[in-house]
Amino acid sequence: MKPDTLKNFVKERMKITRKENILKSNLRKMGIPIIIFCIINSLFLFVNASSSIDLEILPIYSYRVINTYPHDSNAFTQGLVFENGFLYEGTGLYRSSSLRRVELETGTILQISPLPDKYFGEGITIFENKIIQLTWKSNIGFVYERNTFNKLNNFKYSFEGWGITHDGKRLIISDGTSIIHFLDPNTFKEIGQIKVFENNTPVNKINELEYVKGEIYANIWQTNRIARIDPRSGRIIGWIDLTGILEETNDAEEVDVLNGIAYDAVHDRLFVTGKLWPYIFEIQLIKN
Ligand SMILES: [Ca+2]
Repeated sequence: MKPDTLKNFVKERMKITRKENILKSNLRKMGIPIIIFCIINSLFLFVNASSSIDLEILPIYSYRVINTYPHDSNAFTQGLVFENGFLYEGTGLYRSSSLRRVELETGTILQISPLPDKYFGEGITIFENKIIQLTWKSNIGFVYERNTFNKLNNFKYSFEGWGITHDGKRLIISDGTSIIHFLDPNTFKEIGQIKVFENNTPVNKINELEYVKGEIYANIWQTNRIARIDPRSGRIIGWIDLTGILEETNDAEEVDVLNGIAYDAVHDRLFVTGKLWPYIFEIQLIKN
């Protein structure tokens, strides 16, 4: 190598080394801030991802009243079913509990079977021409022949009885917590259960139930809301807000809470009422 060439080579090499040193120095200075930036950025992404799960916004349905029918304002409604052209109703309170067949249009009680005074009647459902009625704290359910109301038998369960419906294969029962029990309709043995939750938070006070087109509709005790529940997971997939439905009638009577959902699968009609309410409403859901 010629001296000039060697000189240039050394010069260039020194330039490169100087640039490398400046770069290394800058990286050392920026190292800590970069690490902090990366951590904050990761945390932000994590929190953001978590929030999108926690804060899943569920659809809230409002309603349109299609028809208003009279309802016995002495009926402390605990169970409501529509089948074969009639409403069937289970009422509660000690010394006032009953099972009823009611004419929808007039509210006329066509048949009534009182429960013994010691039982507080709860939800009802009709499975293969048999009416099943729960009791609140007595751990006993009654089975009646649908047309005659003759008692066929009874069965025991280990939790409080609140609401009941069925999906054609299983009885579906709420107990006032967030748990829904599935029972074999013939043996009354428990064959499964789900926990009802909204965005990973359990939802308690699941009350009157109705199986509607593959979903469980559930009154939440002491609220104006009905939860639409996925029967496979227990996840709430939407809410129905019925706030104001009774007030629309301008009826100032003292009443108890919203409770009672019945579905007419033949004509796709949905009915709701409440404890001691003077009306039953046929409603159509409106997605907001
Ligand atoms: Ca019902």
